[in-house]
Amino acid sequence: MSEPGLKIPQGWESRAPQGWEWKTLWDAVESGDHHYSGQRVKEAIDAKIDPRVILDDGLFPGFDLQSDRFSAQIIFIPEMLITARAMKVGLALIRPLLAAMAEKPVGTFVMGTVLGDMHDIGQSIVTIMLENAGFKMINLGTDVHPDKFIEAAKNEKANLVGFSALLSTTVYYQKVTIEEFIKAGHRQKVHILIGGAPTSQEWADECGADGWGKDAVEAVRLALRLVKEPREAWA
Ligand code: B12
Repeated sequence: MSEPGLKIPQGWESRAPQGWEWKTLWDAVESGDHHYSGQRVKEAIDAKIDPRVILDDGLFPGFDLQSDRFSAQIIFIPEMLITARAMKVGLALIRPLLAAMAEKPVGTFVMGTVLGDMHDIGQSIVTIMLENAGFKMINLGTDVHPDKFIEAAKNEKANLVGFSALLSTTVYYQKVTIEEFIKAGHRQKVHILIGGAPTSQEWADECGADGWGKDAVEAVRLALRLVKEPREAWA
């Protein structure tokens, strides 16, 4: 396999102030320099660049490059982890900005990565976008046991819950978690969304989920539609 290359976002110059450069942030995320990635994201925020542009044009390219290398087994877990850390420092800085841009709360959404799975970049991005769309987000993190999803949904009187899974071995827990909601008598109280690279609409149907989002944009579209459809009230 040939060495993956950096995918430079087309037209990024038109979305940044004159004279701006992203290369140092691409490199910082690629090399896992989380101090510098945080500094560059702060500078971008100060320069009033739209947080979604910071995400897509600034943070993604370096992450994407390392992801391709990881998939091609050119780099391994330690390198991928430090890149993920540099990415997450940036995500943490833009998250409150996007949340503040939201107009009014439209519903409560409990999000997490299923049992056995440590991947959280994708679900963090979905969380940020849903927050921006006006949802109150409760993010349970990774490796979430079905009981924890149920407890959080109940405590928060959630309208929606979302299960992320990135491994072909853990997608199974999306189905298990839905079954646990059924056993607990809460399935009709929430809309359930699933996502993650190995998932599909077919798998969502098989699991009994209410929807599948291939990316964060689709997740927002689905959540905004489903939240308007009534469910049984929480006690
Ligand atoms: C980063 C990464 C890691 C990091 C995770 C760090 C972190 N904090 O997340 C580390 C290094 C820890 C890691 C570990 C492992 N990984 Co890994 N990892 C990746 C990698 C490179 C990127 C994943 C990612 O973040 N993608 C970017 C995000 C934005 O995309 P996404 O998650 O798909 O999310 C989008 C959509 O799917 C959707 N979405 C996501 N969640 C949800 C939820 C809902 C409700 C909705 C609606 C939508 C939605 O919206 C998101 C935004 O658009 C992928 C390969 C790749 N190129 O994708 C491998 C990959 C997922 N990993 C893989 C493997 C095998 C592993 C390990 C088993 C390796 C090992 N030998 O130990 C371990 C497993 C650890 C564990 N128990 O979880 C395989 C999985 C193969 C498979 N199909 O099972 C992959 C595909 C690499 C490969 N080609 O081999 N990994």
